[in-house]
Parts: sequence; C-alpha cells; structure tokens
Amino acid sequence: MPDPIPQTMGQQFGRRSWAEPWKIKMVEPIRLLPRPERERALAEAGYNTFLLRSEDVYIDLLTDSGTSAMSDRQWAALMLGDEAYAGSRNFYNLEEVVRTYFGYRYFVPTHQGRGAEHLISQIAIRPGQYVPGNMYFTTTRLHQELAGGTFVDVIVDEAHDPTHLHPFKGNVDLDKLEALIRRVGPEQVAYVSLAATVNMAGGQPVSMANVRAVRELCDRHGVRLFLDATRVAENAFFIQEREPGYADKPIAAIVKEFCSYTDAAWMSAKKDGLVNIGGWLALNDWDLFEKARNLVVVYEGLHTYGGLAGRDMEAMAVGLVEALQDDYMAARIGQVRYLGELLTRWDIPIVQPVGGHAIFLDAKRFYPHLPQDRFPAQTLAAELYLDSGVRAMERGIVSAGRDPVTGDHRYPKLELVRLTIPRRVYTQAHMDVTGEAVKAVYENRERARGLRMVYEPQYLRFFQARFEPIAD
Ligand code: PLI
Repeated sequence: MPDPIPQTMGQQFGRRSWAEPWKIKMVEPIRLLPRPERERALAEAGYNTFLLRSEDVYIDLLTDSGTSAMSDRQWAALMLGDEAYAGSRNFYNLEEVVRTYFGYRYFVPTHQGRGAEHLISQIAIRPGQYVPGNMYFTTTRLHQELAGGTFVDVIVDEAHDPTHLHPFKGNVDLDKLEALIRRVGPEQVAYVSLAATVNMAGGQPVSMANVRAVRELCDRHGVRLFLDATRVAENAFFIQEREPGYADKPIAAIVKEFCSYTDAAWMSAKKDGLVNIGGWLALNDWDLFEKARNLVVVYEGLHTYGGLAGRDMEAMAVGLVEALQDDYMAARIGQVRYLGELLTRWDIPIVQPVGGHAIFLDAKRFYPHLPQDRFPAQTLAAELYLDSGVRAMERGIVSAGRDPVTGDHRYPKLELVRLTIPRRVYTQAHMDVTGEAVKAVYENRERARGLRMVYEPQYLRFFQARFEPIAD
C-alpha cells in the first residue's frame, strides 16, 4: 500500500518544490477580528459556524462548495452568457462538455447538486424501495428518504475507522451490497448510489476495480448504478496515484472510464466544477431522461437552463475542463496534504489517509472526555473559530440527524470536523496559520466542556441548529 501522506512539499533537503499552475490576478481582503468580537459573533451564531457572518471569518474552511476562485477564462466566459429563456447556446456548450468528458448521453442542468438529487430521487425511487450507497451524504440521503426510499450503508468497514490506512476507503463492500439485494430482492432496490471521493468518510476514493465490480454485480441482479460525480475528478487523482495500470493515464481519461461503468450521474458543479453555482444530471436511459426533463421544469426551470443563468452554464463548461487537468489536480490535492502533514507532525488526530478536499479532525480522539451527545465536533469547530477566526464544519452527530423511524439521534462512528480547502483560493501561508490554530486548540483540549443543543430544525439540522456552552 502506498504511503498515505507522501512527502510532496519538497521540504526535505535535496527535493524540489512544486507550485500551483496559476498566478493571482485579483485579491479579496480578509481580516482577523479581535478575540472579544469573535466571542460575540460566535454567541450570536448559536455556536454554529454555519450561522456566522462571512465578514466575521478570517480563513473560511467551512466548505469547498461554491467557494472556488474562477479562472480568467471562466470570468471571460461569463461575458458570453446567452440569456435567452429557451435554447441558450451556453446550454449546448455545457451539454457537449458533459457528453465529451463524462460520456453520458442525455443531460439536464440544475441549479446545484441537490436540485439534481431531488430529480433523480423522485423519478427513480418508488416508496418502500432501498437505496444502498457508500456512506450517506446529508442532502443525498434526505432526498432519497423524501422520495420514500431507505438508505442502506454498504461502504467497506474500514471507512468508519479514521485510523485505517486502506488506500480506497470509499469502496463498496460487495458482500454487504449483495446481501441486501438478496434479502430484499432486486426489484426493491431502486439503484445503487455510488459517490466518488466519499465526503463523510474524509474524501476517500473509490477504486476503478471496485466500480467495475459493482457494475458487474448490478448487471447480475438487474440493478441500476448511479454516480454522485460531485468530486469524481479528485477521485481520479487517487486512482492515478494508487491503482496499478493508471499511473500514465490522464485524469480526464480516468474520469471517463469511471463514469462508463455507471448508468447515470449527478454533480454539484460547485466543487470539482470550479463554479460558484450550478449542477447537473446526466443519464443514458431515454425513458428516465424524459422523466427528468419533465420534472425539471416544475422545480428548476426550463430544461435548457435548469435554474441557472446562461453565463453560469458557460463558466461551468470551462470549469469542468479545467478541473480535469493533471497539473491543477496535483496542486489541489498537494495543498490539502500539506495541511495534513503539518497536523500529523504535531500528532493531532486526523482521518488517515488524507483524502481529496479536506482535512478531517477526529473529535472523538481530540476530546476523549466529551460524550458524543455533548457534540464534540461542534465544540471543536467553535473553539477553532474562537482561537483564530478559522471556520470549519461539524461532520458528526449533528450532521447525522435523527433516525426517521425512532426519532433518536443517529450516533455515527465518525465524529469529525472538516477543514475544507476551497479550490485556488488560499496560499500555503493560510495553511500554516490554520495548522498552528488547530495545534493551539489541541494544547487546550482538556478545557473543553461541550455544547447543548437549544434549537433543532426539522431538516438538515446542522445548517441552522443553535447551541449553548455547558458550564461545568
Ligand atoms: O450543495 P449542492 O446542493 O450543490 O450539492 C449537494 C451535494 C451532493 N453530493 C455531495 C457529495 C456533496 O458534497 C454535496 C454538497 N456538499 C456540500 C455543500 C459540502 O459542503 O460538502
């Protein structure tokens, strides 16, 4: 198995460093508020980093979603927006890019990823059916549940262990998947929901061998295989790096092969697509496409804009291709690893191996004295903001929500804080500042007492829940 954190940064004597394949043309000022103001801002936000104002944040690692810096080519593409209600030329350009680089026959634009998740869930799930997947994602599972489906986790066990060094922790466990299909019958399986670089597991990749094997298993049982392609380009990097036979294949070719094993895909283009807004659904089956094209006009907009301006579609068409360039991707993952290396050097518990889009702090090992119902990851995200103005995101018990049947908290094995790196936005110095902030919080870890939830919304509670510090 390859070294999970290769020495990529050239800090050792005799190595040459790499750098990003771009230079900065425009900057956006940011500032660190004084500590008393951060305390006020956090209290006003109910100790939920989602409720902070962006102006009160210094380094914003809440998400890599919609936070990328666009290239000058993308900004130029915005000027080519054809804002016709119907038949915008930007739609046809984008459709062509999705066909060429991802290989699906039919294409529907959506305003963002969850718009596409809504469509695919409504058209492909019958109430009472099961949807097996390689770990849940918040919006994906909710749309599956709202369509009457039941999500079943069929990811490999190693994915739930933050210390396990499996190189493809996003893989589907074929035995778990086959057992489910046999137990409920293939007609009760709506489709297999496969995500590339599994977000909630720590940005962990799926191997080409695994997607091929899942395809073969699905064919044997007559079950469809759909892909969440939100971070499929980052997934391809890991295949190139770790899987025999792929070292000399370009990222673009790996993505195309990966997609070829699946029947349909949806994408939040706000991540690998390098745009601030946008998404899509693409399918090979005409009947399913017909249904999607019909439903999109109800919820998103006409099928040639799907809730997007023409200019947004043009910027996406350019961004999707930029994200498939090998030098871009090496720098992207290299930056994430750089932060991972710093934290590892200081023995700070993080999910290993470091994945694609973020460093995930392991709050259970960070705060072993806090029980999970004191929200250790939420606490850690709050402490990090207080220390340094760095904004991170809880990915633990709050994100996992409640079981729709019992109404109890779900207690996920992974209780994580995500330091998500926006694409092409921050420098190595920002990574240093972030690393040192985490170290400072780690040195004070014994003082943390946890939080109590004082407001809980019905859906996707992590976005809007409010908390208060526990004083004892
Ligand atoms: O935020 P949307 O609606 O464009 O996309 C939803 C979505 C679908 N799949 C995956 C794997 C995601 O990561 C995702 C959104 N993720 C967010 C917002 C994140 O912060 O990770």
